[in-house]
Amino acid sequence: MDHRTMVKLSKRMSKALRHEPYRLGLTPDRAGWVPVDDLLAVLRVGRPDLDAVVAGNDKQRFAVERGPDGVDRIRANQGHSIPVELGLPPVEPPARLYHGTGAGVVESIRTGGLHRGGRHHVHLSADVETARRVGARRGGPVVVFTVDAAAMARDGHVFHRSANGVWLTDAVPARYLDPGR
Ligand code: HQG
Repeated sequence: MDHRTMVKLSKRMSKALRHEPYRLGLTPDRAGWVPVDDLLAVLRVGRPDLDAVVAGNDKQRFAVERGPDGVDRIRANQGHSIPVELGLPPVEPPARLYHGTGAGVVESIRTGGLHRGGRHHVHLSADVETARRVGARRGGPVVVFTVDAAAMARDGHVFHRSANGVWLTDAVPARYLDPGR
């Protein structure tokens, strides 16, 4: 499979597992797992292609494991809009985390803080470069906010880290954000 085909399949898998499993006839369990064979059937792809995407994915977006019933299952590591209990333990965050976004929403974020929007959590990056890449997804100028995660944790905000290293929290009130750059 060439790179473009892998990216396309990765996007279809993300959409199916994070946003519209029910529309496709998939029934994720509470933790977001679906049998690999079910996903293969609805996406009409073979297991080798799915395995290649899971293994070669730049962000390790998916996890595959053998379930307690002996059936292989898959889920997205983060990014869901469907209700899901990822079962991630609370983790002490690094002192600073970063959020990259489009310049057009900067004023709104400066006043309102970071909201989770359609997803389960606000997604934060461990380093500036990653945050910049996240912000650049939609094209246009990017602004990166620094989040005072240490102060948030001190004040009782809970953080989780997804299996692929994305930091998750419910919301970031504006007082924990720098002006962005
Ligand atoms: C913005 C990708 C106005 C926020 C990435 C973001 C990430 C506000 C957008 C993951 C706001 C939500 C998530 C406010 C937040 N006013 N806009 N008060 N608060 N926003 O896509 O963080 O590649 O749901 O800045 O790498 O961009 O798909 O979140 O622009 O890890 O695996 O609302 O998705 O991962 O957009 O990205 P998104 P995100 P994957």
